Amino acid sequence: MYPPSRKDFISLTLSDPHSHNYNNGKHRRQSCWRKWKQLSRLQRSLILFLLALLLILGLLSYPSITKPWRGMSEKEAWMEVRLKNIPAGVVKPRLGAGAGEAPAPVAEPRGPNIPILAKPPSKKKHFLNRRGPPSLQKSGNVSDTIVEEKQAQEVVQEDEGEQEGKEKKIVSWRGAMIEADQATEPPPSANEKEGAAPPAPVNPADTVPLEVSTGTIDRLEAVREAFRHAWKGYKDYAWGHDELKPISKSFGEWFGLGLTLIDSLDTMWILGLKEEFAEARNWVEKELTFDKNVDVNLFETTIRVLGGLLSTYHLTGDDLFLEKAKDLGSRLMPAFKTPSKIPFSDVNIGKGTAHPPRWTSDSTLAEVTSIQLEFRELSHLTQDPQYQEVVNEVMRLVHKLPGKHDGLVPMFINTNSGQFTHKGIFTLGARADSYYEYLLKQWIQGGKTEEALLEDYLQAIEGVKKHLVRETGPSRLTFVGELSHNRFNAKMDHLVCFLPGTLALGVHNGLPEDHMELAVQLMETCHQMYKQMETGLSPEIAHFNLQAGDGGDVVVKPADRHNLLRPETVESLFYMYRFTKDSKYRDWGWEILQSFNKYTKVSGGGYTSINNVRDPVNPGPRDKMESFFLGETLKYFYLLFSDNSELLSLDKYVFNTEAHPLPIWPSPPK
Ligand code: DMJ
Repeated sequence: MYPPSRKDFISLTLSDPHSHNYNNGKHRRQSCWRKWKQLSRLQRSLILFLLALLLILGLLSYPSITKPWRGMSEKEAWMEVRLKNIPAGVVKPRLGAGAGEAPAPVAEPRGPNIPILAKPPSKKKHFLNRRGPPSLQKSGNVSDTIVEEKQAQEVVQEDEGEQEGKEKKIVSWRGAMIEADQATEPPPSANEKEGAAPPAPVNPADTVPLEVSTGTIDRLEAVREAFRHAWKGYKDYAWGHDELKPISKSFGEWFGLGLTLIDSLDTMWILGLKEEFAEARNWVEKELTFDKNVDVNLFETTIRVLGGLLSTYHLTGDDLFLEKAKDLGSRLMPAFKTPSKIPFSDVNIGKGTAHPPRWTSDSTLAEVTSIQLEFRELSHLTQDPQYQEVVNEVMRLVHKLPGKHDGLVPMFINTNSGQFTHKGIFTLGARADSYYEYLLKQWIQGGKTEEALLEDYLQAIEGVKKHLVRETGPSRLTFVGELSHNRFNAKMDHLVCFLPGTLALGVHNGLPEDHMELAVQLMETCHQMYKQMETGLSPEIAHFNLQAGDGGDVVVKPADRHNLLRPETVESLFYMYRFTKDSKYRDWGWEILQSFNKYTKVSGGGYTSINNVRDPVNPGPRDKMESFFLGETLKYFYLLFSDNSELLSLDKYVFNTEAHPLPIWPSPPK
């Protein structure tokens, strides 16, 4: 028999499986802990990281484990992106977003029709974007909060829908929603919701047949599709109001005149969108009234509303539009009752009163000299000379006014003295642009008989060449800069891109050939203003590099990086193609349309202006679709891609500065 020993006891104890496990495990844990403590901090971190990684990989390999987690994430963070519904690479969640912050999307090449993702704007932004008198500064019938709540509800509803096997919408970052174009049934229109009568039949003869030519048909159809998408947003969320706010799915008022609807009438007619046109006509007939106590801007109302009504009258022959145009024209007349006969900027069309802006008695030069085509046409149609008399008088006054610089005009004119003010600044951009455009176009409208207009136009183009045209250092791009008290500023507004088209139109009407050379060069520059941006869309203002070397030609300042869906470059591409038949102009236009679709198209309908053309990941939607996107930009795209040169022949029609075609008057017999 062996005396018990410590060792034996231990051996015995070891024979008990439970004791063995416990004691040995404890021993091992203690020694593991010692070893762990002996490791360096780096070694410990590495081991922990590897363990965490293994755990995550293990979890992810079990769909039954990840599914409920994914569902919860969709509801709580609104960040799930269903990649299977999006062409490869449209949106990916970005790794490494901060706590509590939904990941921002990472953009990769997208298909042409994929709507952008967007963050609903804040209330403050809405307010800042509003224009017009406070009484009209409504921003839709739903507050931002309600909009956001609605979006949240839609997300939740969609999530429930998915559980029932119905995949409709794609929920994206920060609560915004995107959806596959083909995925949803359109919601009922405003008319349908209110149980309105079906659209009235279109009265007049169908003068613009649908285009069926080969080759360009896809592009034409793409423009129609873009229009339908823009119109859908307007119809669903802004019907009868001035502008669509496509992100918040609401509307903004400027004058309260249905601006977008009226600006779009002739575009719909030209694109052959008969149903849409008929619905809009119905609204004009039943709802549009100018008998309202509202201050409107004379220029904007003339070019968009009066111009839109007159051109629609000409295209359709429907008297409704002429009657409305007459009513509006007579209500705008008080603007001309000033000491100088230079009109005030604002008119109250209900009260019959007019006034300048609150801070000055000046009017903007382009505004008082770019209403002539419309007022002259109104006189022509009504045989009432009062309209053309007041606007012709403005042109006579400006024609003989001292203070021009080789035909270039200052940006302001005083309504009391009739003199130029703020002299010394000369630009082809904002506040002066359409003065030059309307010199030529009035001359064309009037059958090329009014010599003073031609004289002023030719002199101005010489002034432009002498003082404002320069070339960039790196690639010798020709651009039109500005003159500020004899100092040249290499800055060009996108607005100036109307100029190549206007120059080409002049040459088509017999003006000097060298205007066409300048037009070709400027057209290239306007194209580069799009092409050199990461989104393929032009900034509002470009600065040009005059230094030779390897630097870029186009410089964009942070405050100028926005794009408002403006038409000028597309407008000029249309003229250049019509007159040269060089297909590169169509290709450039096609690239621009694709960029609009890629970065400004909004789910549910509409296109939005954006904040930053240099950031394709987050172009920063501004939540506004300007009426000129439908009135001008899409119309010029359509005309650019159309093979039918007789569609609004430039020998029969002259386009106002808002792209509304008005007839060229027959020349008087010589
Ligand atoms: C339009 O209202 C007109 O084209 C106007 O002449 C300039 N601004 C916008 C478009 O950019």
